[in-house]
Amino acid sequence: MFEFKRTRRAGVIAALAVGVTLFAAGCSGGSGDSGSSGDAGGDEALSITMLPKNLGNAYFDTSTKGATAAADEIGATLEEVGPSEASPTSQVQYIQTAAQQGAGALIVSANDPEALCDALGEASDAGVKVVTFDSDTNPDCRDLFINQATAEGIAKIQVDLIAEQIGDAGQIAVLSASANATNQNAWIETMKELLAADHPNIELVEVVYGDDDDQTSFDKTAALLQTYPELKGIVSPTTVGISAAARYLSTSEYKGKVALTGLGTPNQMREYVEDGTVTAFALWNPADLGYLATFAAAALYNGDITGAEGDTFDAGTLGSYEVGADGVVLLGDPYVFDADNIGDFDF
Ligand code: RAM
Repeated sequence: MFEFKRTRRAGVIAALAVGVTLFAAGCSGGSGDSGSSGDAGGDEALSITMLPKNLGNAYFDTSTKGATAAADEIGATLEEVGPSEASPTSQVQYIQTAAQQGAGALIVSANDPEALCDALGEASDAGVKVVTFDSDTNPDCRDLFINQATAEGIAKIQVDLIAEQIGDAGQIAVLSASANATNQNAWIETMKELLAADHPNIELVEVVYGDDDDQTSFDKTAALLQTYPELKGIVSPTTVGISAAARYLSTSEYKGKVALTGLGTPNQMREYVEDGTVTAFALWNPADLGYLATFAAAALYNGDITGAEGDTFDAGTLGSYEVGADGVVLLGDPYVFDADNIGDFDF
């Protein structure tokens, strides 16, 4: 197994994570002293398996950096594994392997709410603490879910952005990730409710799926623009989708005419904000999310918490967090990036 060793680099990343937590609302200033966490849970150092939806996604590269920084502080080892495709069952084999290898905790962003549950249940029976982050399973399939922001907050910020960018009227489409993704599906459902309630002149014509694959997302963007000549805007609630859509738009006749917003990383979107393809989009800090998930996994492993509502745990430089209803821990609020502030962020 590959181990992320304690390195200076991890320290630098931890500092970066601190620098950008200014928009992670709800964090009290913690001491950052997690010294006791590494001691409990038996004599063995905690070994964590980090399982993103897929590898090769800049968003998850950043969340794993945050997780690695936390593991370094805690004195745990952390290994990232994952499939190349974000398909419903592609993560099962990695869960099984982690359990067989005796991982202490598994941190997973689920490609499907149900498809992983048998494997996660077996891992849990074998003593593995199961933490979902970013995209949840059904609540009974894991110990905790580390949620980046509420579904309502994430949906509203995207609806507000597209409404503003198209003058609150006209056709829009959604370019999502994979069809089974728990997180995108929850956000899209809430977006539909907000559109129906508050934006009667916006028509959502179709939701298409780019599968969090760059080329598929690029092709689906082209197809949308062909199918709907009156399209005024695209909302892509995935960092893979929005950057592929921006790349397509930036060299097309639609640049500056069809609005694009959603959830993106500043580093992937910077050139499209600078060239006028995109005005504003949103996200949270994926490094903070991975960092928080790792401290939560350690707190479970150490027996500091069981995952019950009201449990509190220390999350290093992010401060203290409390477990809410259904075993959910909330990172904070989403944040809007635009030409004025994008230069302040590097992830
Ligand atoms: C992609 C993934 C991830 C999602 C972000 C916004 O990287 O689909 O699950 O949270 O976009």
